[in-house]
Amino acid sequence: MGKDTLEVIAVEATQANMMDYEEARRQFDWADVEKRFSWYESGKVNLAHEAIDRHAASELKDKIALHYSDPQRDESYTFEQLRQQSNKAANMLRELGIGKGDRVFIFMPRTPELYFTLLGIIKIGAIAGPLFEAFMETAVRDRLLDSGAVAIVTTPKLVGRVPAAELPELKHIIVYGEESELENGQIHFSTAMDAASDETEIEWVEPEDGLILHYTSGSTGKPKGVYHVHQAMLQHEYTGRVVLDLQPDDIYWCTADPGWVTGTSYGIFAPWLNGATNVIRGGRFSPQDWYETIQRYKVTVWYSAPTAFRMLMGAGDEAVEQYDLSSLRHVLSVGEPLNPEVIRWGYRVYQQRIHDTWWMTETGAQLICNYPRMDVRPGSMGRPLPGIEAAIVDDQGNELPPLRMGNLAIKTPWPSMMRKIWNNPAKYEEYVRIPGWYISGDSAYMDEDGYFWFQGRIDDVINTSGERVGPFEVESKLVEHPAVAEAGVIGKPDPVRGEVIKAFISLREGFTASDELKQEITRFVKEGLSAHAAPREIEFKDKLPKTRSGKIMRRVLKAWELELPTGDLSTMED
Ligand code: 6R9
Repeated sequence: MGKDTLEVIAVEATQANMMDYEEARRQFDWADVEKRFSWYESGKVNLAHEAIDRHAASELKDKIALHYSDPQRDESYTFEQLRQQSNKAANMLRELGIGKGDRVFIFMPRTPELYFTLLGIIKIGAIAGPLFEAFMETAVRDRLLDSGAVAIVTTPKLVGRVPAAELPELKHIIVYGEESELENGQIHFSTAMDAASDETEIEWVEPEDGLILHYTSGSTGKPKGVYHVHQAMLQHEYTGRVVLDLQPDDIYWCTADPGWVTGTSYGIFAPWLNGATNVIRGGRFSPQDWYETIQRYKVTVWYSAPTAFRMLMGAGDEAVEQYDLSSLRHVLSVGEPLNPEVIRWGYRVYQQRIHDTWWMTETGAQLICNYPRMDVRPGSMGRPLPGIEAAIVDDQGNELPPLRMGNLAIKTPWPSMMRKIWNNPAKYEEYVRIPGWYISGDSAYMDEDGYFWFQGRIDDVINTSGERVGPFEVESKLVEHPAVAEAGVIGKPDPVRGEVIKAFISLREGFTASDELKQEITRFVKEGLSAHAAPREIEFKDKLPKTRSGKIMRRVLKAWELELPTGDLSTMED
């Protein structure tokens, strides 16, 4: 550990952080969190009811729940208006015969309609499958096919990437856009919403019934459908309160898209379960646009990602000085390691400590955090929340002492833990192979004060701009290109994006390496899979390093790239 890792930015003693961390852990009980929900008394469970309808029936009825804007639109909705719009969406889906347990996908950019639809899906007890708008046909098909989705809500621009003919279970395509842009058999979103009543009967579910399916990447195989249940709301509410520190007057902005878990757990569930005003900004990222958003809405709590902070840092102090960001009182980060340098910069220019938080799609909510009751240690992910036990274990599950690196593991269960991987029990078992522990796939160590320090992924999963990309999915796409014989894909360290995707490719007979071919292959992945999965760099090789059983040795590729020793090559073919 260098000097950086020991530096502490002490927290001021405010009312909220007076309670000692250890004392908070001792007193904590999930049963107390449960009592904060109306279902504790009524026995009627539905996350959308707790997030929206409960507030619409309270003094928060006319409070702004959603400030939405993009370069074309500027709208605000109260809790009561969100209740009505999500009821309409629920009725629209019911009208089509969709009901409890059905998978309904959402494939559209951030607009208010995305949020109405997602809440509507949850209100009827169906399972929401949000897809990032950058996904191309192969990515969309794999996810809809695996989940057996019966319906998708999308836009005229994106509907072309939904290969309906290859999806036997997909019955309904609902399109949000101009009616004239629709094709035969498609349902016009706005017409159906207009016709639907704004009152509905909520489908009461069991706490263990399905809520949402987030597809995420592993190192092998197709993307995995991570399945979450309504019970997760306990942890969304709790972490919204103690980690986001949401207070009645806060204006909260989470910059993540709901295609990723941060955009649902913390872009939808946590803020609304806490009755907070939520800002959603559509359109593209630019430092000016983001600062303008903070200034305009007087954002107080801001949750973003290291890549974004690094890009903002790259835009310089001058960009900050042009705006009034004095409303900010709490800033948080997730998705990748948060560099101490970024924290120091943020402290200087925003006068805010950026609080790192650690969790995963599979964990459903935050687990290890720097939160307002604690001192921030720049470079550390923080400490486990009350109610959460974390440890570093070896491959046999033995707990390791402080400062030893190993598997970052969490004691099972916790309320927002995934309940299964859709269609793939074997994959799920890999996470819980050590009895009593969830094995995260991250390596880390713990310091003597119980702070956890991220070291890396144990598998080959790439984290580019905070988004998980499975090398296998990219390699599979690459080898579909007629020129590509074999491909190996790695994450290459990058100062802004954390990692960028680099592909090593051997060409088929008759093809010659050229810059044009590189561009052509990149375009092929961009158009077939998604822009964020396309390699930023391609290197042609005559042969790729492989094991005797034919597996491409990504670790050797990585060692080549970083000019490091290649390590044990005993399993490599001649
Ligand atoms: C919420 C989310 C999960 C993976 C995780 C880890 C990395 C997330 C981090 C972090 C270092 C942090 N990660 N938070 N690494 N410090 N604070 O990001 O979910 O997209 O599933 O990614 O991201 O490697 O295992 P997801």
